[in-house]
Amino acid sequence: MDQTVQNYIANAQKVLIISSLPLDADSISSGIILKKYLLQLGKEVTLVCPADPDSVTSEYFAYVQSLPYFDELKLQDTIDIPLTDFHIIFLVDGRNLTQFYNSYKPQGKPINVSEHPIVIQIDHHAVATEQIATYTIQNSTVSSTTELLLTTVVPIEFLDKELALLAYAGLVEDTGNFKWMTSSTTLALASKLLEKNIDMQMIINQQFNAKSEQYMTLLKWCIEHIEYDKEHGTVFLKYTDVLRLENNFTIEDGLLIKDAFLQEIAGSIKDYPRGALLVEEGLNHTLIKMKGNNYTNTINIPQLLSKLGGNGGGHPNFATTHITGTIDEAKEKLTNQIESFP
Ligand SMILES: [Mn+2]
Repeated sequence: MDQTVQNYIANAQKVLIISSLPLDADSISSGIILKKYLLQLGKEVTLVCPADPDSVTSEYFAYVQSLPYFDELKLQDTIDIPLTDFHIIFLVDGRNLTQFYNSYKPQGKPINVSEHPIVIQIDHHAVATEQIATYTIQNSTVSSTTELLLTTVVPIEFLDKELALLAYAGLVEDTGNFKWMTSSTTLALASKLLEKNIDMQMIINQQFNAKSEQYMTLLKWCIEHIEYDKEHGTVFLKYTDVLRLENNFTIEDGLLIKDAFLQEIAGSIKDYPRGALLVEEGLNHTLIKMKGNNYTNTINIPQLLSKLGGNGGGHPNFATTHITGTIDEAKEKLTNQIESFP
């Protein structure tokens, strides 16, 4: 357990916890578990996540809403929160400041955490290049922030059955059901959670086996539109405004296409260790979401994307960046950079 954080907690009464963007089971689980733990210690705790429900598919949002204690988390932007009202601010499951305010909206404004004397960051992403906290618990080798929290701040014994289920959801999400970033410590933790007789099949079903017909339709569309680049060991999917209009794709369809490509295609095809989704964002901007195979991909994805102007954030086999340039320029830059790796 981390004694420094325990001391900070002992001397504080009002605590703010911010769960990171993107909205996912790990950021929700780590925020809620920390909140419940601090409430039990008699603290006054506010927990927010600056996400919009429309940043994820409606199916995924219905799933996270069904997780235990979800109503303990307020979905609201952080800009209007008077930070000085709190003795401690916790930032969980995020590396950059953009993960702690609604940076998805062009009018989103960063919070000024640098004015606060005690900001504690708990995170398992790549080591941050910008300092946003006064004290950091960081470990990129653990599966999830849930695991990090339960080995440094919150004792596992504290978890009731509902919190154990929530923690399990966090582990399953960030490891793809123990397919990657899974160590003996992760499985030992999972084992302790299962001892609480949680309904783990509910989590598995919601995460992996409850796809909609529309998802399957769009997966078919993805498969028909991927470009196989054998020379660079990469499959690409371009999502342009023209294709979006031609097919009458809605925002929800766009999210489903992103999920289908990243979950079923990128990193899942023999001889193609990587997959990149390229999304046209206005005239001269492109969003890149890239995933690698944990066994065959030898290129560190955040490092690769940082050469195109990314911030180096993410996990070794998963990262996102926004770059200047058209979708075709983005693809060319990406293939050039892939060539520069040994
Ligand atoms: Mn995480």
